[in-house]
Amino acid sequence: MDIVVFGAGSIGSLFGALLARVPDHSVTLVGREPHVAAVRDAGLRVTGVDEFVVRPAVTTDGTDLSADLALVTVKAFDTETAAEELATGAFRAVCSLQNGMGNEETLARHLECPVLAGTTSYGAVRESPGTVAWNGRGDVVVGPWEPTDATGVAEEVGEAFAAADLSTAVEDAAGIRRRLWRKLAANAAINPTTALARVENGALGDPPGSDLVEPIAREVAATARASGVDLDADETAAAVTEVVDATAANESSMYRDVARGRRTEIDVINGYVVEQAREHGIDVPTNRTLRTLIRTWEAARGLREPDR
Ligand code: KPL
Repeated sequence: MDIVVFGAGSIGSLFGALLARVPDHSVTLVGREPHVAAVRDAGLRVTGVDEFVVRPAVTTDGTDLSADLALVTVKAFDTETAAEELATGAFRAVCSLQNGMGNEETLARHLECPVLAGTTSYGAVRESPGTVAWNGRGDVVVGPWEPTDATGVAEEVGEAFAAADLSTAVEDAAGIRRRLWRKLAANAAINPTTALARVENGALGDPPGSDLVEPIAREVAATARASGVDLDADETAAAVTEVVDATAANESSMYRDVARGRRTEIDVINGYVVEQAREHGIDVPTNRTLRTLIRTWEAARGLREPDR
């Protein structure tokens, strides 16, 4: 399969490298300097779970590309720009493999091809230009974003991932939405808490960190149900705890963003929960508080406009 991986951060670089190992796949990685130059010069090095170097095609220019699949792995606040660039090319399908919610709608607004949603628990950190540390095996789930859209394409993408030895499942539209909301609950509990407290994900496994899991899961599950996605609060809390345990030693992406003084994905995580809940008249005080704290930090660092 011809695959454009749009976004060469941690997950994009890991998936790009794993997919590029398959002789039948041709991978183009779209990223930024100095990572792109390092990959062009010496290849993309993976360390950790497995150690290898691959040489995918690599570019900083995301326009006029064509492939079977565009796998979108940029930060959520860059999705609009990515979608505009992808719209200048030609793809059979586009798949979001990003944190938070709302990315698929953004892609669908700009692109005519079927949109797939994906979620993954593979762990990676881009350590230095040209190198990504593969921290943990996990799984990846894909499915069509709309019920009418492209179940066949989702199956093909699932097969392409499985060929790269990625532990893959394919869901229908209802199934992938449930998965995305469960992952949203994990991100809503883990990401801002670890970023504010400067702790690894495992800190939410025991009190006092674990005290946040139940209220976050309850608020996210209530909001999901109001949005037409059948999610039970206890099952959601168990799913969050599973992610905490599986990634206990990891720094969350938001912790890394805050530690490096970068803008976070708070708006598409807790911010999304708050906005959806508001539309349905649900109170989500824990999500609102975490959102406000992270936004306060972003505004004070000049990373966002203060709210008017
Ligand atoms: O997706 C993640 C992130 O850090 O953004 C989790 C699941 C919390 C793993 O660290």
